[in-house]
Amino acid sequence: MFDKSIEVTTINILRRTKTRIAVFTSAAIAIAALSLFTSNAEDVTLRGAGLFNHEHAYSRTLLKLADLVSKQASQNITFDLRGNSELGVEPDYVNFLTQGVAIDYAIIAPSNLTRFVPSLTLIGMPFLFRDLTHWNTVLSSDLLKPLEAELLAKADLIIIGYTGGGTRNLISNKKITNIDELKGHKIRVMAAPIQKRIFQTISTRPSAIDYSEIYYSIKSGVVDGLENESASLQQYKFFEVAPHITLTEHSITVRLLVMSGKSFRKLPTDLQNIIMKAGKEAGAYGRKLESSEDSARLAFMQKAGEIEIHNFTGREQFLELAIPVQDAYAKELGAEELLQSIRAL
Ligand code: X1X
Repeated sequence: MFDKSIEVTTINILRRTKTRIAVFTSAAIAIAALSLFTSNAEDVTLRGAGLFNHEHAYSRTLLKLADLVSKQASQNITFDLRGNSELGVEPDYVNFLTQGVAIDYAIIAPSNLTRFVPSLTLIGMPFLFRDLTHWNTVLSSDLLKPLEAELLAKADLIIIGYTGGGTRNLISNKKITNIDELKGHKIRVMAAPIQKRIFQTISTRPSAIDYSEIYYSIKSGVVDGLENESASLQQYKFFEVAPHITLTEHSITVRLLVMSGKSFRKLPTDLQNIIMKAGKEAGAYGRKLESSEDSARLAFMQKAGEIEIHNFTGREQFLELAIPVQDAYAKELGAEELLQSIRAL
């Protein structure tokens, strides 16, 4: 069902070649040369980066973006997407994008943006969304607009869309079914402080480790596991070192489709408008895609004998413990109103 063999490719979407081949007169040749020159001058190459192969929902979202933009643009556009962590991991993408070097667009987790707009990490907090409907309503609303403006001002990053939709569970090297079994459990979490704080409420020992280091950190016993969504578990084969999946369902992911402001401003206005519109559409496409595939992926890995799935009896208790931590964090950031508005939707 899911082909793991698809490797990274460079996508070249070159449409509407404007070159005219003229053979009859030198004037025609001159015109043809001018036409070619004009066409080249207008050509645009945008480089993207991602953690995954082209079968993963994030990559398919970025491919969708490429497709939508290239269908509408009057320029020839090359979308050069480097997947499989070829250009590093998400914190690296943030550095590249803010500086306007190496890449022009990427999908990143809000947890990577703490140092610019701490309030953005609220939308990646465990137990923020009641369900997929709530999550979709928030992402389709205008509630996050002020944070978008803040991110542009502080990091020169433009959010062109929202994707995600994976449900995060615990992935561990031992069977876990209840809160008591989590006491002292060494878990890798994303780098935002709120992630650590929430996992501390259930007496785990969370540590922020680079995504690329997780597999070997589990293998060598530095941590006992991580929390992640099924598409990423499947691609990075974390189950080889941590085959136990505990259905905590503590998070529905929000991922930002981001473009470097420095790259964006170099583009003509018509193309900028096309990208903004396509970003929204590609984001919505990705949300539908990942959320609809999530449980099928778990079932696939279970059937293949790669994972063992365990129910979690402590979800309600975990949620109750998480809420006051969310409240305190929002207060600390001066983002109580935003949190209340998200909850009220
Ligand atoms: O936990 C992480 O750091 C990563 O988990 C998944 O692979 C993705 O959601 C990715 O965006 C990142 O958050």
